[in-house]
Amino acid sequence: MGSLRFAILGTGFWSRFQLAGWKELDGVECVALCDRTGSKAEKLAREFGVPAVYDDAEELLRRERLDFLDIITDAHTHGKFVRMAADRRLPVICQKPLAPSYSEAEGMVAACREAGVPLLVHENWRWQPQIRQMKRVLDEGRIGEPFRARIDFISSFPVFNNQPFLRELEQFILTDIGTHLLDVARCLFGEAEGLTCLTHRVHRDTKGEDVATVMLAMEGGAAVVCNMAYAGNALEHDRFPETYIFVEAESGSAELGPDYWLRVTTGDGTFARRYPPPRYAWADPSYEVIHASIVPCHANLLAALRGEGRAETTGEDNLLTLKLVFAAYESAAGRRSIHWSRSNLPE
Ligand code: 89Y
Repeated sequence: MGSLRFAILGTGFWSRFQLAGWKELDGVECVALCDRTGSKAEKLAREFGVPAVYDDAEELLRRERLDFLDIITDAHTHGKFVRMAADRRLPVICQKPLAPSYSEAEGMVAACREAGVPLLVHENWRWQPQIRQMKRVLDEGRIGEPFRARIDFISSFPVFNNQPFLRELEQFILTDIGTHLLDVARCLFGEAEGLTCLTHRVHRDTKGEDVATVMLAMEGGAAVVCNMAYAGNALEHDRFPETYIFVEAESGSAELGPDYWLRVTTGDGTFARRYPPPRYAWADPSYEVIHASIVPCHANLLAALRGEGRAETTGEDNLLTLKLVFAAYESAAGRRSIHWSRSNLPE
């Protein structure tokens, strides 16, 4: 199989990092960029040597010979573009959050399933090296069966400077960061059978919630609490965009703390080691660990598209993460816990 040819729709803040991430891999080639503001696409194309530029996705899809499409636009346009790809039997990768509602995401997954094309989700958080190492510790049973965990992303980073549209979202932190943390919770601890959520808003100039607390009841009986905040308050260990994790298990504990330190404690004592991300010249130092995680995320999705492996974050799989995100909003709005079984997931 030769190099896979793809096009990117959307050339906003994240696209330059995703494009740079693709360039780290062999066997894949970006042949076109598209943005409704054509000049933005042209600028990025010049910088990265991409041969074709469009301001109309239909025209791009008519003219270019592609093996897949990478959608990096705002969430409310994902459905339209995913369906365009499905209509042309074109495999597609879509940014998180997959859609602004669960039913829209479900429709997109169904459209691709019916067309027989893969729909993969660019969900990179679980590919951070220190989180992968935490997963290894848990999967190897080094601390026994977890019964409680905390996953924290609590930051005062001025996130609206680079992504001003986040201020306008009626549903903010659970869709922006909750998608990541709840996906990490599933990746580390399996599926949930219920949850309770409380939300809060500290910023007066954002539409959506900037603080959320989600307690997941996992199928195995463990409790996993995901704390997320962009409240803008002063914090001692504020190291955007690091995620801190603490796991209590039957024969030990594990803690992912500041500066990528993972500490594993058993009856033999504490074993500590740092798992920093690889450095890439193209990464924005303020976002280093997330930008670095784009590369293994892409490698996993590319292997699946080339028929050489299994993608972790398929559309089908991501529906299970989105169930949690939207059940969390429902729980917070109704001030109640929500429980389900596999055959009776919440709507
Ligand atoms: O949009 C978000 C993401 O996916 O990673 C961090 C971010 O840029 C701001 O919360």
